[in-house]
Amino acid sequence: MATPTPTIDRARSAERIERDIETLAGPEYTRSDEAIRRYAYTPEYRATLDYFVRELEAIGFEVSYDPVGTLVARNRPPGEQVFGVGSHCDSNRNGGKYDGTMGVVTALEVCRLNAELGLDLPLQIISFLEEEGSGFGQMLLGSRIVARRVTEEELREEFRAIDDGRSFWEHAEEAGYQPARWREAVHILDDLTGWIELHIEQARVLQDTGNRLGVVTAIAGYIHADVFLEGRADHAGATPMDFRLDVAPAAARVVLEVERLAREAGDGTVGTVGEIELRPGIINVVPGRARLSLDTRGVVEDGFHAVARGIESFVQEAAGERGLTASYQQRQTLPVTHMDERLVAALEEAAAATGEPFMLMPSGAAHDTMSVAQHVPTAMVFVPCRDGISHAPDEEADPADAALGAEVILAAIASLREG
Ligand code: HGY
Ligand code: MN
Ligand code: MN
Repeated sequence: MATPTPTIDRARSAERIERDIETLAGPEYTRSDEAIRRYAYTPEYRATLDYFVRELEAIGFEVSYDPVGTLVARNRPPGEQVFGVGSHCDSNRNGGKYDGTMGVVTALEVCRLNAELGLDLPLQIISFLEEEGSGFGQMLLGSRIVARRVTEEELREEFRAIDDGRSFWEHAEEAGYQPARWREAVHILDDLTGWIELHIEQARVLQDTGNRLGVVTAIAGYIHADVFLEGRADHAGATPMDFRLDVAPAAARVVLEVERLAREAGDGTVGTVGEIELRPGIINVVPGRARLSLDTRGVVEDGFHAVARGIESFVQEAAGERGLTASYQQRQTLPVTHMDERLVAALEEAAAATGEPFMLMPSGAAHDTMSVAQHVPTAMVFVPCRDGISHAPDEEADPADAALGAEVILAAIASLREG
């Protein structure tokens, strides 16, 4: 039986979503005036959370935090079953207005509509800490803490702030949280009967196919790692070419090999070197040290694992040929994550009932839903973003699509509740 889609005033929801998005693009919510830049334990991130706290308390939600600062708010007492909605409101350092924030704002709109329409669905909204890794270089950090996919050693020692090198632990304590209780974070998922995250697509498939919504079937797995090359810093003018231990040419070969291996792996496997550091990084000094980041992903495990394995061995060859030394250190990895079939079907049915064009699709980008999926049936809804631009200040998305997403999510939750 088709679920009676709660008919919402989409124009009004789009207006509210746009108001929230534009407000959160204001100067008090970003550390940069060239991009949206907000991350854990900064005043701009705190101001963003406070915005959501005000909006949620205004509709009677009880707000709390997990031990390190992931925001949780619910319309039922602890212990009662609820359905989870949300995303993240931190941003990439070169972020746009919509990545993550559009998902939390739309989840807020679902909560508002639920109250206004008197549906009385039991809901919990979550805004995960540090999804982008802009504070400590660790993507999905908040939701990986919830899923216990980190170690205490990493939190105490290894995960260090990009800005000042101090540990995650120190920053969390200084912000008034209790990182020593990090293992309890998983309990924010205890009462969840399911979880749906709305996110911008961050590619251009929906736009190019004329679809307004995507229902995600699987999220690409990924490996993040660093390659270190050691040679010798020398005078760039006085040192003959045959006497150099210059790391830059070897680094260049690693970048080209990442591209080659990703293309060779096929099946949509991707590989990116997004960070290259040369030390000392001075025009007239032959660089003696290099660090390159590796981001490789895919919906076929063997594909991106082959890229990582290939690079781990290639760096030894590229360094050895030139008398350099090399090391490869994995930062983190998450497997390909398949969405829950029952939730996907409920979203499909609700989307079809709107008569608007939608499609099933994989996600190449990583999302907090990957961490939640270990514990709770999960699904995702995508909305288009203009020309697929994301992790860039000119990211654009349409609040009207998010309003449609809110209607579909609300209907899906209502139908899932009926069983
Ligand atoms: O990089 C990602 O997949 C996510 O946008 N942080
Ligand atoms: Mn995101
Ligand atoms: Mn992102």
